[in-house]
This record gives sequence, structure tokens and C-alpha cells, in this order.
Amino acid sequence: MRIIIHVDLDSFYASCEELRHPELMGKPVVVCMFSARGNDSGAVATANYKAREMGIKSGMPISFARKRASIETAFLKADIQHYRSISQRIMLILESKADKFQQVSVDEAYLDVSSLSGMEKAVDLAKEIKEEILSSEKLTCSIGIGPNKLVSKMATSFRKPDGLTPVGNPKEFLFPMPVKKLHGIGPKTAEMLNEAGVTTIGDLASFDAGKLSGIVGKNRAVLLHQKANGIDDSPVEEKDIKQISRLTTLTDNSSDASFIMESLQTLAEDIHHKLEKRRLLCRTISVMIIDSSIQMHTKSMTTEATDSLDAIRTYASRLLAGLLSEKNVVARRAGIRVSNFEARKDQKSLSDPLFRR
Ligand code: DCP
Ligand code: MG
Repeated sequence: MRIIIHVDLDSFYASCEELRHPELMGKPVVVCMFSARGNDSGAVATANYKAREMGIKSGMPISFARKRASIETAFLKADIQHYRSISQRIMLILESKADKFQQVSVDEAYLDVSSLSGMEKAVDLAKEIKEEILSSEKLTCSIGIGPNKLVSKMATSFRKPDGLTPVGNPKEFLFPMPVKKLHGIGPKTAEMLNEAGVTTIGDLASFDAGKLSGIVGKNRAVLLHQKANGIDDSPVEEKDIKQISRLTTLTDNSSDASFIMESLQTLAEDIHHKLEKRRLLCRTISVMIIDSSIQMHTKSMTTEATDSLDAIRTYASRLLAGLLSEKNVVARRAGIRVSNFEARKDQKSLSDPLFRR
């Protein structure tokens, strides 16, 4: 049985803007993608929850949103690069918690955490993730947990913002919902199904296969039947990685190499395990320091290909000492990154599970 966690940040672009413009806190905020034509031509990228209460939402023309907005509503131009850099730091946190990790958009990712064996442990991990994102980036997210990607994503949408929804029994969770809530069913299909008497996902799950094929075509009918029954075998797909990074927040701000290195020990272990699991050797090792103004400082070295824990620790320690002596920085967060990978050339032996297969 798999356990999949789905994470989605709350009103992401708008929350990023609230953070750097504290005067916006508590006010409706609309982040816009203005088109080149100027004026109010363009679409709403997102709105914070306050602005959503007035019916403003993603994709809506900015001119529509202006008509619905109260006088105190702030309309801001989207700054994608800014959101992306925040997203990258959060994705690093998420990736470090998963057996397998797949980012699916700027603010959304799946984590396969099946090795945790048990929903309770997955819920604990989800709480830890929420706390870590809140303490390091001051952002909230919503999390869904289920046996597959479909159910975990629907669980995330179930309670937002700042939600945490574990689903142990997908049928019990899905069946009472209106059929239009099932991912992959657009308004048109929902309408046709409603006309055929299918109003809930439960109705769809037990709807006659022949009749369903008549409405949506044979291939889609099979897929929709599976989805309605909470079945989804699609894997969490890790992309080919270019680097592995781990970052941690220090218990105290510091410029003391041995104090910072203590925190880096577990990160080095994490990276070593990840390299082993992926059968990779790295040639470049970097140490990162983030100071209290979120400025990142790094120092790197390239060496013979390795996955050894000792080597990673030794190089990290050397790089850290070098970085601190070159720059007068006080670290708030610190991390290690390895890159420049090559595949491990294993001796095939009979005890090697890949060889046995
Ligand atoms: N986005 C966009 N245009 C859209 C939808 C989204 O530019 N039509 C951008 C802005 C969002 C970000 O992508 O902040 C993430 O999309 P989500 O669908 O997750 O929306 P939010 O994070 O804004 O809100 P929610 O709290 O519902 O997740
Ligand atoms: Mg979101």
C-alpha cells in the first residue's frame, strides 16, 4: 500500500506579496498578469482569500476583478522570479522528506512516503512539513494524504487554506462529493453525467459501464470508473536530478564553523543516503549559508567522484571554514549541495538485487 502526500501552498503569489508588503496584511490582494496592451488588460494570477470572498479568482480578466473589488483591494503586478525563488527553497524542504518527490507546479508537489508504513506517521510528517514551511518562509500550505496521487490531491482541495486531510478510506471520502469535483471531469462532462442521473462520485462509481461509454467514450469511461472508485496507479515520477541539496535552520544564528558543522552532519547523512539510493557519485560539493537578510552565500569544490559520507563531511567542513574566513557572514540557515553526478559502476554480484532480477 502506497502513502502519497500532496502539498499545495495557499494563495501562493498573493501570500508572497503579503510577506514583503506587510501593509497588505488583512487586506484583499489580487496578483495580476498584465498584458502588453497596458491598462487593465490581462488576467488575475491569483487572489488572497479575502479577495476571493468578493468573487475574485485566478484566470478572471483584471477588469472584471476591478468591478468586484472593494476600494481597499490591492492590485499588484506578478513578479514570477520572486515567487520562483521562494518556491525553490520550499521544494528543497519537501524533497528532503520524501522517498520519491515530484514537483508539479510552482507551488505544488507529490511526496511518495510509503516507507513510513502507516497513516499516523504520515500525518506527523505532514505536520512537520507545515511547521517547517511556516517557520522558514512564513507561509501556510494545505496537505492531503492518500493511497495515490488522485486521492491525495483531492484531499488537499478538501480543506484549504492551512488544511491537513488524511484519507484512509478513499470511497468513503469520494462517494458523497458532487461528480464535478472529481479531477478530470470538466463542467461539460459533469452536466452530461448529471442529465444521466449521476450526481455524486458514488453514483459514477457504480454507473453502468456501457452507458458511461456512450457519454464519454470507451477509454475515458474505464478511466473515470477507476477514478470514481479512488483507484489511480500513476507513480510519483522523479525527474532526472541535477543536484541534491539539504538546508536546515540553525538553532541560533552563528558564524562559528564548528557549531554550524554540527547541524550539517545530518544533512551530509541525508545526502549520502540519497546518493546511494540513486546509485550516483557526485564530483562537486558546495556549502550554502543563508544570512538573516535571506542572502545566500556558497562555496564549492570539485573533486574525484564520491558518495562517501566521510568525504562529504570532510569537504563540507573545509568549505564552511573557507567560506566563513572569506566572508563576514552570520548564518541563519546552512546547507550542503552536491552536483556534477556520474553513475556508480557497481560490480554485479549475486547479492545485488538488480542483478538477480
Ligand atoms: N496561477 C496563475 N494562473 C492561474 C492559476 C494559478 O498564474 N490561472 C499561479 C498563481 C498561484 C499559483 O499559480 O498563486 C499557484 O496556483 P494554485 O492553483 O495553487 O492557486 P493558489 O496557490 O493561488 O491558491 P490556493 O490556496 O487555492 O492553492
Ligand atoms: Mg496553491
